[in-house]
Amino acid sequence: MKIRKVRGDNLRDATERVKQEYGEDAIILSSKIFEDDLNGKKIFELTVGIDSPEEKEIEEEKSAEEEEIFEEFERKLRMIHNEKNEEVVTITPAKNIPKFKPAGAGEEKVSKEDLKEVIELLKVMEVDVEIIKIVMNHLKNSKVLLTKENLSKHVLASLSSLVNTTRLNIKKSKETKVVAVVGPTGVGKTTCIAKLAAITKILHKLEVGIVTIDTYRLGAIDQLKIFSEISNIDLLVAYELKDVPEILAKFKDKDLIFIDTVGRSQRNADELKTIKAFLKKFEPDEVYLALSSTASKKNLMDVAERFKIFDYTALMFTKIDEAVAFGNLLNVSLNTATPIVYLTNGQVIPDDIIAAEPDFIAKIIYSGRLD
Ligand SMILES: Nc1nc2c(ncn2[C@@H]2O[C@H](COP(=O)(O)OP(=O)(O)OP(=O)(O)O)[C@@H](O)[C@H]2O)c(=O)[nH]1
Ligand SMILES: [Mg+2]
Repeated sequence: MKIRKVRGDNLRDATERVKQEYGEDAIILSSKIFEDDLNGKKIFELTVGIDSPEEKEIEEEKSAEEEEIFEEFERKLRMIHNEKNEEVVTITPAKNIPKFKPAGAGEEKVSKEDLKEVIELLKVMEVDVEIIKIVMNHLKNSKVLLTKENLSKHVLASLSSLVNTTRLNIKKSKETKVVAVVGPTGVGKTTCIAKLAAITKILHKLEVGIVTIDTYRLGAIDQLKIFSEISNIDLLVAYELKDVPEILAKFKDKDLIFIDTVGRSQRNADELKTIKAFLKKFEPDEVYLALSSTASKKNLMDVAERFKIFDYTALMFTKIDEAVAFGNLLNVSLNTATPIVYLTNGQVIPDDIIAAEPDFIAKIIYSGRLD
């Protein structure tokens, strides 16, 4: 088998290229998302195994040749050792090393039906068919014998390897870090900012400020004002673009500034452009796109596509406590080649927020449950 790397702008694009270049039989072994050093663009890379007949022949020829070399080596060793009257050492060519660990007593090998059940389960959990294929390829290529007992562990490991997460890193007393949250209406942007602001101030003892540019929705400023008074976190309101330099000057000693934006429909291109103009002035280091875990994949992909103008750096999935399937966390993250940074699991500030972890996300996807 030959190993090749294929790159694309997203999972679908990379998978299509694999099909075009190496055909349907190419096996996807692993996937990776990284940033291009030159332009910072996200790149989706698939590692594929190709097992074409010609390559098999070449491989077999090569191994016959290798075997000859080993036999020759062994003969020489025997001669030397016989001369010294010592025990013969046998060199074992690598290909003879058993690939699979034998099943232990009482362990039963997985059947086709077991794998079909996994496929059905992942479909119910709304995992994309293309991603399910990758998981199946991981299982097929497992170096360990799959048994009924260890199957779930391997599915979870495969899902976990596909989940890309990131962290909010802040260097205290260095330059101010600006984090903006964008997203459609009512997904939980403001609540999430309140949670993050409270955690970073109380737990991490950082100097935190909140700016809202949501002067549109009735009560939006009051919502944050009440929180700001209770938590003693400074809040400023940007009514117009020309307010931004003054706000930044007032918050110049902060470690962290959160920018709350007005929720807009992804279809409202003009309103999105207005938010974009504000954000451009704030020059955020991070832009989190808040997405509701309860929305359909079609809807989430539409939002993700239309919010691309904000150059979001990570995804935040809100309301996981209300969702019944979590496949979309993986689908949207892989298809947009964007890591997940936080999940929110309720209305309580600051408790109901979780830093995204691949193992946890894999677990909720596969089990469909949070506990
Ligand atoms: N169940 C649940 N409710 C949440 C979660 N996050 C936010 N909410 C609730 O969702 C509602 C909307 O939250 P907001 O934070 O105001 O949402 P937003 O995105 O700022 O809304 P707009 O600014 O109007 O676009 C509120 O009732 C929140 O308490 C969550 O993780 N789980
Ligand atoms: Mg809001």
